[in-house]
Amino acid sequence: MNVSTRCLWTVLSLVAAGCGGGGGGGGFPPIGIAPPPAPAPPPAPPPAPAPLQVVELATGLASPWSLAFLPDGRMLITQRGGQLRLRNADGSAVNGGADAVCCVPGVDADGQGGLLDVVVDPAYDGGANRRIYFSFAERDAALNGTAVGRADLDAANRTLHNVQVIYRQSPKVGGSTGHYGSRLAFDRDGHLFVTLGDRQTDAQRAFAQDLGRGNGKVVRITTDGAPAPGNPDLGAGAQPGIWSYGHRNSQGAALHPATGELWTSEHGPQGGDEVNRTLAGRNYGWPVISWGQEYGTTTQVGEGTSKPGMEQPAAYWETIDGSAWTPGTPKSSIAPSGMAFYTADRLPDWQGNLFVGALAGTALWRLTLDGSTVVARERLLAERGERIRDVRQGPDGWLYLLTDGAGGKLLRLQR
Ligand SMILES: [Ca+2]
Repeated sequence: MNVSTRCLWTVLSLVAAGCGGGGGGGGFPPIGIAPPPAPAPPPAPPPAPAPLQVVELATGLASPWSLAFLPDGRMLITQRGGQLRLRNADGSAVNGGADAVCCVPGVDADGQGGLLDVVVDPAYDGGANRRIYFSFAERDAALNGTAVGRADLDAANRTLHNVQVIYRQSPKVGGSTGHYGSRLAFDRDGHLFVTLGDRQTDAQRAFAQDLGRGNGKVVRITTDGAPAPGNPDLGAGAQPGIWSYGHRNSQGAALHPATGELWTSEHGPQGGDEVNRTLAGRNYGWPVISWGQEYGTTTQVGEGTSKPGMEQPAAYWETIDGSAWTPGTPKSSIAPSGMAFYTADRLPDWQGNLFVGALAGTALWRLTLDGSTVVARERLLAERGERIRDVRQGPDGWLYLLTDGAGGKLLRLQR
């Protein structure tokens, strides 16, 4: 049976077999069968992403340090001097400008200290659960240290109730107003990671390796401040609650969205700033190993850049702009601050990226990961020349930034 005959049989059988047009000369024309559609045009290339916009939602904030969103989009902003502010989702002050939240405990606002991080309980609903947590520098006579407070937020009346200090870095130390660490991040079990700095002085920094002291640690605690279940066993003499150690001054913390693991950013010495995948029981090396130099010199800190039993950072910066370092010259620091993984769909090409603010580096760093490996990085917003103190993903899917200093700003990064 040739093609035309088969077509005839097909048509007569009222089976729309689609063989019209292919019968060649002398065949029966197809009856009741639409011609084949014209081939679809090639797909248009995807439109170029719209340019980034930086929207200034608020200015004139006094050394803002941290930003936390309530489920309705309003946000809490800490100011290092000790003030907690409640802002509308558009950044404007609530209540016609009287946005201060009452009854924050006294803080040691000196040097790098003061009211620092704030986070909202993962189960916060504004009703039965109105808990927030904050970190601050706490003074006790001549000594000071990082502390974590908990309170119930009465947002309507801008007041904290049931304020309690649930955790204190121990021991407090004298002669330092620096390196409090103090970022807070909830894990997926509802426990709280707290970063604790090494307290900066030459006399204190070696204690980052001393498991009997709170210097240079990450701890993981319950919301009552007790050591969280499942923490690593670090042996007799280790302070309860320690998750990891050998940190200098970690001022950024966020959970990896796929693995749930804690990632932290860490102020290294000159040219030794780090991002760390911060795993249970691990030693992150400070001050025994570092990629940095002693300030104002070309002298390597510690024993070198690596040592068995000590972790390498997932990323590190030897120069302020991420360019290659020339051996024999001074390195420089970006001074990393708050950080956030981006998981929303507003900026689809940035999904899964890790954003790290830079203070001295006056930029927002975008790190691209392949699993748990940092494979690329990009320096954003450098043209603005602003010290970035914190970065968070908003409930609306955009990125929100705080800039540092007396005239601090709340920025929204959008397209
Ligand atoms: Ca390290």
